[in-house]
Amino acid sequence: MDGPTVGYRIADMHGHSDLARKLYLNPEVMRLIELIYGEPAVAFQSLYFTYGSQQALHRDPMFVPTDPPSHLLASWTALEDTSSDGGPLLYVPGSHRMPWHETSPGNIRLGRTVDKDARAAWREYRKQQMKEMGLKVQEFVCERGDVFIWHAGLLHGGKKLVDPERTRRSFVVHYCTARNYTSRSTSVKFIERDGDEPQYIGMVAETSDRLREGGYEGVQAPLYGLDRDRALALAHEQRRERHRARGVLGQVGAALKKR
Ligand SMILES: O=C(O)CCC(=O)C(=O)O
Repeated sequence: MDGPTVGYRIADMHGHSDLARKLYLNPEVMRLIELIYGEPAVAFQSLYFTYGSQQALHRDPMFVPTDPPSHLLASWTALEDTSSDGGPLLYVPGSHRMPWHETSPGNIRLGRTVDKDARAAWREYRKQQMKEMGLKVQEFVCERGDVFIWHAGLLHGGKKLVDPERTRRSFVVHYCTARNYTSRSTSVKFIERDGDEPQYIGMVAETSDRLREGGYEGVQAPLYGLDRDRALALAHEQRRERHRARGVLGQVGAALKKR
């Protein structure tokens, strides 16, 4: 990769590194998470950042699904000292009290499929709410080893980097109440070249396997144990399966039309 890319992170490193697994199930942090919930918790996703994310202010359930959304907690651990010009974590105290914003009826997600009008509506809502509630953005400037724990509703993001080469290593873990989280899936997209035309082929991996450490539990990385060749073979298998399913649905549709 040539230099840092906005939003660049490595997902689920806990499935591929012992150190990351230890951070994922850090007993001191897990103890606090369970104290906050007042019941057993499960870690289900980790994100490693080499550079500040520079991500716009958001609430995690807009991108990370849990059911219910309010049962999501996150921890953010500094892996090096941070500074105001090194793209620190930003947060908005009190923003967890903002009502949820629906991007469509009953839906608070702002994933890739949401159009630009819905994104603009969210930005406008965020601005209005912050104004009405008198909320101010703050920087979390801290030392290596410091941990920030946030509630599902807390607005947070990453400040713009002044020096794009400057690292700001950090490790984020998402948690849910154990009784409300059973399995996790993730999708991967491969690019295959067919002449000059890139062909995209997607693969979804799901797991309910658990990792255990010091009496605490976390969901295994969905891609654990899959090397590139196996994952690509699965992507092709899933594509064939989608084609078969479309064919069957097409036949059923045609038969229904004839009736
Ligand atoms: O570390 C950052 O800059 C922001 C991280 C973040 O927004 C997240 O993990 O949801």
